[in-house]
Amino acid sequence: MAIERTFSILKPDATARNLTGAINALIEKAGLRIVAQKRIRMTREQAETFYAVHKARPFFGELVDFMISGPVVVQVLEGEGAILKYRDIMGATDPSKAADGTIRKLHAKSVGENSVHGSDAAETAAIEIAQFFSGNEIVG
Ligand code: RTP
Ligand code: MG
Repeated sequence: MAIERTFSILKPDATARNLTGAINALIEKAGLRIVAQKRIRMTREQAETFYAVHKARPFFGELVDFMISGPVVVQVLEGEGAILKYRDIMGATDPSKAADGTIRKLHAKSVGENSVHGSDAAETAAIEIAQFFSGNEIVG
């Protein structure tokens, strides 16, 4: 399988509970390498752009408000099959449906406040990474 990069966000519910290290340990244990990382406060404009695909959904406003409610940690993860591998260890969007041992099963509070984001395909990964990182901030 090819070496891929995926984009990850540790969401405000995770940073509020000081879970950056606990989640990073799960990421690294799965064989993914954190090749870029920064803690930021997203602007409303950044969050709206990032989640533009969900603009028509009833939860869009709530989602944007949540994503700017506190600090987030944005990351680039690298490894074999990184995109699917990270989706696997994140678990289902709704933590009550997430498999045992996944990040969301262990840490998420609800379907909205679900601790992590991970890209869903190679095309979206490239777009999401480029929204938050310049090439020289990613060190593989
Ligand atoms: P993500 O994009 O954050 O990795 O999560 P996902 O693919 O598992 O979920 P997606 O369907 O893309 O939804 C994006 C985020 O929107 C929030 N959401 N809230 N209240 C709701 O019913 C609802 N549904 C989705 C979640 O924060 C979800 O991660
Ligand atoms: Mg998604």
